[in-house]
Amino acid sequence: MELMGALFSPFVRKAALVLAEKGLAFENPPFSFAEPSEDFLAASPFRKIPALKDGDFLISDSTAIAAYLDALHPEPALYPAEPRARARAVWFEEVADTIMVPKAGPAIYNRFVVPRMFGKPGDEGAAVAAMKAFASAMDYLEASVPDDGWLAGDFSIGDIAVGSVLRTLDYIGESLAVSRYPRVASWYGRLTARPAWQAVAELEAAAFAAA
Ligand SMILES: N[C@@H](CCC(=O)N[C@@H](CS)C(=O)NCC(=O)O)C(=O)O
Repeated sequence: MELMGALFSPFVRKAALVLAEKGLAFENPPFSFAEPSEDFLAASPFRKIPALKDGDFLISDSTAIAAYLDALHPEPALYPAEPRARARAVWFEEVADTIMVPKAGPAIYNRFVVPRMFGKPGDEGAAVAAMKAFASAMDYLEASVPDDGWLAGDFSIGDIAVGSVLRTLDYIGESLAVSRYPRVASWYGRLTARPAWQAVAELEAAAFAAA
């Protein structure tokens, strides 16, 4: 399979982590919005990353990709079968995708995208305001993470999605404040120790060094 998009994106990393947790081999060639491949344009009509190519099947959106992979390779399940656990897993996936990313978005844009891709300083005031707003998501997580184990009981897409957003914040000098969020830090430690996380982290480090 081919995963299209840069791994520092929380959505691309989320899809990569799903592939890795399921033990599926994939390629992640260098990606450029400026020079998109034919496959990317066909897979992602709104030019958003990630996109996935599996033989003659093309699909974009991290949630659609995760749902596809979970149906294609049901083990290990990333969407629990038990109804309440499943709802909780999707809830945390949604918290990551629709609450955390939009809140942190202006900080990622101004501290990473603008300097790196447009070669000029971003709006630091907008970044600071965004991270202030992001604190409400962190406070919610600190109150929600279990003492042990995972967000929805069993390990799930919720853990992957939330953890992936936190990892992207390392790129903008906003690594997890362990003293302020000790419970989140402990859960994040369990997450980042997983072999699948480590494998994706290695790929990501190599891709970032080469970019
Ligand atoms: N809901 C989508 C969001 C994808 C998304 O917004 N990706 C960003 C990168 S983090 C993107 O492609 N931005 C480019 C653009 O909006 O033009 C998903 O889960 O994959």
